[in-house]
Amino acid sequence: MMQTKTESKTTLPKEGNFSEWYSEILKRAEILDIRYPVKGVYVWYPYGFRLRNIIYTILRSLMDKEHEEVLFPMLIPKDELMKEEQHIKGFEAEVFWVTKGGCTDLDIPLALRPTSETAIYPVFKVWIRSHRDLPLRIYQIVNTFRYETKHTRPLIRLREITSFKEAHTAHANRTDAEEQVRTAMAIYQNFFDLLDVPYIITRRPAWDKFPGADYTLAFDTLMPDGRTMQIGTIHLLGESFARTFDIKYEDKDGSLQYVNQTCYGISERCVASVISIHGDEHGLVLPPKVAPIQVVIVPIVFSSQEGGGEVNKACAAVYEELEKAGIRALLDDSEERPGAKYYRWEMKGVPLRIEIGPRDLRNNSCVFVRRDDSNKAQVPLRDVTQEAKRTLEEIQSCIQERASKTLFANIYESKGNDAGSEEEMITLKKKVEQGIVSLFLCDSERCGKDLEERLEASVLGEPIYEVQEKSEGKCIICSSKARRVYVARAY
Ligand code: 5CA
Repeated sequence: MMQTKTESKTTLPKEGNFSEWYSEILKRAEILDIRYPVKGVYVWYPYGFRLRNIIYTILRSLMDKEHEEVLFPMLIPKDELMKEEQHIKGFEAEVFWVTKGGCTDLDIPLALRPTSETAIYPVFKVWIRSHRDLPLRIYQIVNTFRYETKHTRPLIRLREITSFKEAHTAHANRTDAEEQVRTAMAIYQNFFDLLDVPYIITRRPAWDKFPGADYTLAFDTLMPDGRTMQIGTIHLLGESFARTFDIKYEDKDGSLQYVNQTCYGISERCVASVISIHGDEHGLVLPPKVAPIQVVIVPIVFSSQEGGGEVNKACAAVYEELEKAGIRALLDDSEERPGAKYYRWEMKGVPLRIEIGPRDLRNNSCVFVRRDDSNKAQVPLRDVTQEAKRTLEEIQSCIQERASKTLFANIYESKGNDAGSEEEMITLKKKVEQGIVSLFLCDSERCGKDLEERLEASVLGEPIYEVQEKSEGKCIICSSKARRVYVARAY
């Protein structure tokens, strides 16, 4: 395990200090090294990469039930990228270009994929012939490149997204494509639940949908600074790309039909949300399901101390038993003092620490210390595996409950009675600084933009689930008929 040279024992306040906390944690917990000399591009440390891999193994296993994994090229010829008018309008300003091979100008410039519709769909055209080829459901986990001009941030706003999971599906008709949107939503819900990351799902307003899509559904979570972060999106593409790339199939009656498509994506923002939402002033707090080390065992002995050999033996036995039971364990029998070990494994978010000292051993027991609430418990050695399993499950659900409570406690529902009054605007402005506000807004872009300007926040869209209050009212701007939408300051 690497050691950060600058390691210090001070705690890191998180409240009111999130941005600084986040950068420090990435460094001290050895998630990401931000010293790479290209803006918006970073290096995964081994520990961070293990965390990333466990999270993506979960995502893969959920995707593999219904999709097949593929790998498409990173380079996209300019003429293909430019084909879909809406799509390119949305991405033009974000594309990195390869224009030379050695010293020679390329005939056709090549784009580094910002996303892969225009790489994949020309191939869909040759793969899809008949209704028997449908549905076609593929995904890949790749790096993509976006020339982001807003403030870049590790794992959150990247110019090289290293872990872009993108799925692309083709169906015989719109009903099937819409069914796929629901399936994708269920997969993403399942995924974020396993990460203990709470979310709201909204249908993005028409002016903020994915370029080229009919509509976009988005998962947003609430970050500790009161801003929301979009952590996943699902797009119903309809026939627009099929028409552009001429993707047709022969129907049962022999007629040629355009396919109906969807695509949906998740990036390493999922890792950022786990780190940001659960962490505290001592470092990461990892849900057991994603923790690279679920249990660390620390012998409480000093080399000169009597009984040290026995303690070390007992610790090794516990380690072996836990490993055999499928728990990711680590025995820290290094020369360091216990206090330094506690500090390191707390920083790295290990959910459970087991301490064994000479006195514990005389009682045939050990001490469990939970990372999430610091609670200690004496556990008989013979019950160690069973108790560790139970405790890890409990930690997983406690972390979930706490995170979910925080999110839902920070949604403010405007009653909509005094729509548009100055007083109401002042309240909303205050509330939107802490979290999400829910209010009535009509579909017009003008009202949406007006509201965004007045609240200095973004319209996330109409919630898909869990609308507690009545869902129809008067638009806060123009008083015409309106639906409930969520508004927040967004990353
Ligand atoms: N082709 C579609 C679906 S795969 C697509 O590109 N959708 S997207 O643009 O909405 O991106 C999918 C997800 O990637 C977003 O919801 C967001 O969570 C994440 N994402 C987008 N841009 C960045 C970025 N610059 N850095 C990190 N994550 C990003």
